[in-house]
Amino acid sequence: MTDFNEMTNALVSCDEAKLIDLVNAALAQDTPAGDILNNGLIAGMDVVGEKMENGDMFIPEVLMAAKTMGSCVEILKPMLGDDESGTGASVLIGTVKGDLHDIGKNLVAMMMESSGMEVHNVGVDIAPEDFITQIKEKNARIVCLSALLTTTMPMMKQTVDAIVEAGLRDRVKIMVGGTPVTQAFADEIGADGFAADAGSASKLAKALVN
Ligand code: B1M
Repeated sequence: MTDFNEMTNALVSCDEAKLIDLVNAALAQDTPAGDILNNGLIAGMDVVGEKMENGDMFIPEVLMAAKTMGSCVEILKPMLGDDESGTGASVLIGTVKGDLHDIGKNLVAMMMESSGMEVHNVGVDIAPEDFITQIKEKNARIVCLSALLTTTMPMMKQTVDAIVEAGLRDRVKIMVGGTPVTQAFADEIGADGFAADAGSASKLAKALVN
């Protein structure tokens, strides 16, 4: 039986070697990769977030936890794909200007890639004008915006507005996501969809292009 608490503890204490062993052991016991991701790793990052908020963990430790999680996501990556009905649609994904969080965005990118989409992951701290340039260059059909901070959510609206002003709104579907983002917010800023996690983001993208 997989002990997800043990994984969470290893992530919170940034014990990379132990966490990798636990992930490999869980896979050897046929624990689904998605369960390890959600119940072990993402649950661990939630604890890290709480500790950060309470002043029990500081930025350098949080960065170490993020790196530890990244190593384990690499192990799970080949096992996280679903069907390949994404039909090669060009997807542009980035974290909006002012925001440096990228773990969740990278998971969304990974999930979309493994479902057969052509994903262009343009990174973090992306200004509206840079999204515009990339939409044109990559001939994107879907644009995914990520934000993890309440203070960067307004930048999502500015990015949507910039896409409208650039005359590109009819060419792309816009999806938004990240912990503080909601369906109501997506509706308010004129996005086409909201996804709460990587799996549903991939499903929604397929629904929007098919
Ligand atoms: Co930051 N941080 N952080 N941080 N950090 C949060 C977000 C916070 C909630 C922690 C807390 O206080 N409890 C808080 C935000 C509070 C708020 O806005 N209300 C916070 C803060 C305050 C800050 C700083 C301001 C701290 C400071 O400097 N004083 C600072 C801001 C820097 C900046 O961005 N300008 C900061 C910095 C950092 C680090 C750099 C140290 C690091 C990021 C490292 C990295 O990403 N490479 C970091 C981390 C790791 C976190 C927490 C602990 C974990 C985030 C994470 O990776 N979760 C986070 C607390 C938390 O979220 N529990 C926190 C795991 C990840 C898989 O989940 O990103 O939610 P998530 O992604 C999910 C979904 O949201 C969704 O799918 C993903 C997969 O299922 N999703 C999308 C995400 N993007 C999507 C896009 C889509 C669709 C779905 O497109 C369609």
